[in-house]
Amino acid sequence: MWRRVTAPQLLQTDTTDSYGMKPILIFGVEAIAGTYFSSPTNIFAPASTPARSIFDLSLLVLAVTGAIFLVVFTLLVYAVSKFRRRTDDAQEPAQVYGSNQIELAWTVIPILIVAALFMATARVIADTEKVTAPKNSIAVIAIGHQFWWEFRYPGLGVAAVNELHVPLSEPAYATPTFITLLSADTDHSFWVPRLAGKTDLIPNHPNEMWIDPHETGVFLGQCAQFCGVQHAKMLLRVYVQPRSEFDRWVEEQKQPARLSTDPSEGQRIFESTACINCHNVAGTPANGSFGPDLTHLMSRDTIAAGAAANTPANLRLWIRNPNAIKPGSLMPAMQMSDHDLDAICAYLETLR
Ligand code: HEC
Ligand SMILES: [Cu+2]
Repeated sequence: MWRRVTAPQLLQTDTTDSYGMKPILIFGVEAIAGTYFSSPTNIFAPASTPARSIFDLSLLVLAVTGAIFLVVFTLLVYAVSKFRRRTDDAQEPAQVYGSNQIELAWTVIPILIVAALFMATARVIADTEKVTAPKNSIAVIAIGHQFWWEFRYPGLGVAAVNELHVPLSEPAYATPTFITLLSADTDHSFWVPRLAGKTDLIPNHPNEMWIDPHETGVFLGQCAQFCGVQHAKMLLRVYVQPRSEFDRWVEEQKQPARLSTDPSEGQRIFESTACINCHNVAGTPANGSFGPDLTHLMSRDTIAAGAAANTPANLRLWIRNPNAIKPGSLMPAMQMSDHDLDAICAYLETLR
């Protein structure tokens, strides 16, 4: 239905066609963007279909508004220089009162332009939203917490924290990831600019989105909705892996924590402290769910939703005083002695 209304050639935004026939301008912009702004959150370097659709649409909007700017600015400069005040100006210039043609033109043309941009936008929204999950897609439930992310894979029986792992989706054999967005507390927003637009995580209102990354690598993002003091450090990391690597990761996450039969001192301290009311370590008495699951803590590159690299020093600092890394974090400083802290850290470092 949308297809019929967008007649002008200019509005060729169909995201599937645009791979084949792309105006020179777009190639140029993409090349420049790719070379000069290779930031991991670059909105001009889409690596997944929804992000690509938004990118193509934004180029169309930029082209149309850029053309309007050029026309208006040129006319303005012309009028300002041609009709500037001259010292030898004795009489008034000719006075023109009202012109139906001009009034009509500058009412109707902008309406047409806005209508066309509206149609193009509506088409991208419809094309992105109407997609239903194919059989070989990966289902993920993303739950926003103040200020970290929980990812559950109901079909695979695993879960992840802050670092979402998804398989590469090859054009020949698409394996997109469909994400259901939920929230445990307040509004959050899932935004990984190179993969898709923003979608909010709203309590009691499940939202859906999908990505089909065409490139492997780590894609960065961030909670894009102000959800509390540490919203700015609620970062997102999406690991796009070749299928075999992704499957290996799933197998590793399925394993329970590798624990020795004789619990270490650190494990005993951990299990006799309030830590276990908030954290889960599969196969141990620790089964809290207020904070991130720590069963495979060491398999993550970062801690505290990307706020710090997962190094022994940062881990120790985090447990001694979470506010030193993330002021306003909802994990309390537990006031532990240096001895207990070292023991707990040694234990946590065995959770692979
Ligand atoms: C009141 C609940 C609570 C208690 C008690 C608590 N934590 Fe946490 N913990 C959290 C929350 C919430 C986070 C996530 C903070 C964030 O990223 O904003 C967290 C994060 C962590 C992380 C980082 C995990 C990751 O992958 O990002 C570690 C490690 C951790 N806690 C260890 C501990 C240890 C050890 C103790 C006991 C000494 C403890 N926690 C006690 C709530 C708690
Ligand atoms: Cu948030």
